[in-house]
Amino acid sequence: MQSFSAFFAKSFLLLSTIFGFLSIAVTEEGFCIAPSIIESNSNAETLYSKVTNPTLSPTHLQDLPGFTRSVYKNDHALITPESHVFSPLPEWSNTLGAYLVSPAMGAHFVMYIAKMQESSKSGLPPKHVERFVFVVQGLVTLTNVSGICQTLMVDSFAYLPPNSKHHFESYESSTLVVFERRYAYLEDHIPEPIVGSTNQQPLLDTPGEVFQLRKLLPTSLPYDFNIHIMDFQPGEFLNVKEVHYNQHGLLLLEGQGIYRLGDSWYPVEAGDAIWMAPFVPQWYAALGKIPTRYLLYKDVNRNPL
Ligand code: UGY
Ligand code: MN
Repeated sequence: MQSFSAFFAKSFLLLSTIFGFLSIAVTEEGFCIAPSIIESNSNAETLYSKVTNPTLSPTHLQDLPGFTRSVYKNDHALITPESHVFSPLPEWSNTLGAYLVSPAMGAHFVMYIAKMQESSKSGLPPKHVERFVFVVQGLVTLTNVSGICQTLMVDSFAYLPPNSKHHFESYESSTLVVFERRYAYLEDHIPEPIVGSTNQQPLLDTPGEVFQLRKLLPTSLPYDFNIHIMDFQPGEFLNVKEVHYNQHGLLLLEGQGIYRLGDSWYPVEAGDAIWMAPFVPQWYAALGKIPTRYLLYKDVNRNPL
């Protein structure tokens, strides 16, 4: 007689084969029944692993108590992993959060890392606040107001317009980077919820620049910000020494290089977060042996007046 575990393994294999042929990602009942196309990333195990397993202290600095590369100035901040402070996220269950950017700095948005533990669930943002979530590690499910459920793995993202009921759940440990901002309403324009995956976003033209650019949200007027994914080969750098009215929140997902912010030049690596106030001079050069990838919040489509 076969053991229970053998029976379970065979049933699981059979179910996986059946569901492998289904291309749908969601069900009306609210159960995720099949891997969605946004899950189709084979190196999800190692992708962005430096973000959740950072080098807290380079070997030659390990004996220096109190050393951090973090910097906080009035027009920019660099927040490196050894300074992250996590505390329970209000409204969320079994989740620890570290706010890296907030209005207390002068930003009009928040950016935080949410570490969801086993059996955790998100809360809702405040009224009129929109939310963008990018999965850095693990696997989460997103359920919307109609009970439709989608699975998001590393490199997948979701945008939830203001006041849209939803929740994220995680059955294992997962790490998200979350952006929220009070939505800037525009007459006759209504943003829609969006779910996608970075590798399914087209590469866009970047006249005069060498880096590769993907935008995760539509560029149309209903959206008052966008999230850029920027890729640099080692040795590539921003051609424009940028100074602009937009604000940025940045998370370095892979690679290392030098970030210039105002008059300061910072060595940076995967796991580092940056806040850039409007008009702070900014420039980046990728160094080392592996390409750089960073994720960047940028407010767009609204009159700054
Ligand atoms: O679009 C941007 O403003 C972007 N190139 N800025 C940056 O990478 N610091
Ligand atoms: Mn910029």
